[in-house]
Amino acid sequence: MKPTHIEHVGIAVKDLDAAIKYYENIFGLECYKIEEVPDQKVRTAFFLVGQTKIELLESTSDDGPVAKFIEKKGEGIHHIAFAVNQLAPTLSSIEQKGIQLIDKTPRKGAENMNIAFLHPKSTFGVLTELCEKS
Ligand code: CMX
Repeated sequence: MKPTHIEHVGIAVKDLDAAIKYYENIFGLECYKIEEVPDQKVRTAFFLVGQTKIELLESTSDDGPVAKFIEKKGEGIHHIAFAVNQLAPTLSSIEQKGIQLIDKTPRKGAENMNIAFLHPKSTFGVLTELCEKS
């Protein structure tokens, strides 16, 4: 199941408001939404660049995945997200090929998308998300 496009690039930041200003002031992009995803312990901000989004991620908790990432690696690119048409069968097929899944079944993410993550240890160090429009 080929991805249709890069849905978004997730960027971990310490200060969401400062990072939003950077994308607005330097690139003239418009932050069209700020959304908290309690399940992921993040506050997110979205910008559209062509068909692809930039998703800024600020942790809402010291023990969240983004806080842990920043503590270990610092701010920066956190994950890449591919859009797929049929997420559940895509996940099964990927798992059968020996790739470690973080989410064996789709769950709800930001923007009401169905999402699932693949483990970076299986994907050459890149935390990879698959997203499907619900
Ligand atoms: N990219 C690459 N490697 C990463 C990573 C990332 N984003 N996050 C963690 N890792 C690496 C760590 O560096 C560590 O590597 P080493 O063992 O070599 O030190 C390893 O993965 C384990 O990391 P950890 O800090 O011990 O954290 P956990 O094992 O508890 O969790 C992970 C790691 C990837 C399973 C977890 O962060 C996760 O489930 N992520 C998916 C959910 C998520 O990130 N949500 C936030 C975004 C939500 C959104 O887009 O809405």
